[in-house]
Amino acid sequence: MQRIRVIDSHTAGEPTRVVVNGAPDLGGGDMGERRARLLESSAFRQAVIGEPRGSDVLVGAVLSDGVDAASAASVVYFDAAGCLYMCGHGTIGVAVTLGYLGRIGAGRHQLDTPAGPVAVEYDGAHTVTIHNVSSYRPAAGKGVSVRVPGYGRLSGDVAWGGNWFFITAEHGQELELANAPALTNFALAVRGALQRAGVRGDGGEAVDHVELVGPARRADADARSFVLCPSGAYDRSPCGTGTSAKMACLHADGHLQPGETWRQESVVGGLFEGSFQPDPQGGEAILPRITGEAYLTADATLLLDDADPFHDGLPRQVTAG
Ligand code: PYC
Repeated sequence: MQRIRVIDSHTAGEPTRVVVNGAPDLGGGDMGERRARLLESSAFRQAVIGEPRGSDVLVGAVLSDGVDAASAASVVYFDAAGCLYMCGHGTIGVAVTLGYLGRIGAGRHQLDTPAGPVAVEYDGAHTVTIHNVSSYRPAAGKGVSVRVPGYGRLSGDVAWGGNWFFITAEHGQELELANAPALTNFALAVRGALQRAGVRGDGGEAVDHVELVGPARRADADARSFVLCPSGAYDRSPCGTGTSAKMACLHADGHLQPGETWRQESVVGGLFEGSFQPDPQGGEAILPRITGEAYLTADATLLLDDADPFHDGLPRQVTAG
């Protein structure tokens, strides 16, 4: 019997599963090498995140020692489709989990991620502010037009917030929870069209997140979003990397200034509060800050029984487009 200890939390409704013991050794290399090691461990990822122990909605996190001596830990995020570069809601969940484990206290800490180091300000309870990686819209990312079979032509922006996003307000969809299946199908179709059209992020990276934005429902929010994740599930949270990418676009278009607050609401009604400073490296890139809350939901041991015909969980069942 293989045992894997996990701590589950949710950040504005979006779950994070932090693997505390029983993960593959990711080695002592840089974060790209550690991510590559976790990508090779597909049976482990599927067993921890896939059904019947998990679902496409879950984001996992494997901790290891910091690459930088100043870091509290390094973290590689994964979902049913593979490994993410960064995860905003997941980082909020990791900080609260590290607090629960007594590995960090209230204050500012650094975490290494494959997208780069991020700082977290943790209040010692539930609230975390992430200082995310530099986020930007490449020159070729503005007003990318794509024809989506069954829906017609639309345009949006390709931007980086720690993952690659296609962000569009031209969707004609109601961003309501009751509409989640239709929104998912639409976003999958958009992602498929982007892939077929060869739309990619810098370095040829796949644009694997689709962010639909629209008017806020909450009085304290500036906008509402629906974000399709690589797994094919939608983010229950407002998506930390997606909020960062959106702020980068707003700034590039002159609609959001350094220090101004941007509150992004999710399709389930949770809220992240964002702001940014210009990236001193130059251009229109920004250094985002995202604040949200996470709550623990389980401290559990996953059991992988050698006799179980579905020892490694079920293969992924998604996704058309
Ligand atoms: O919060 O950045 C985020 C995120 C990415 C995928 C799911 N959540």
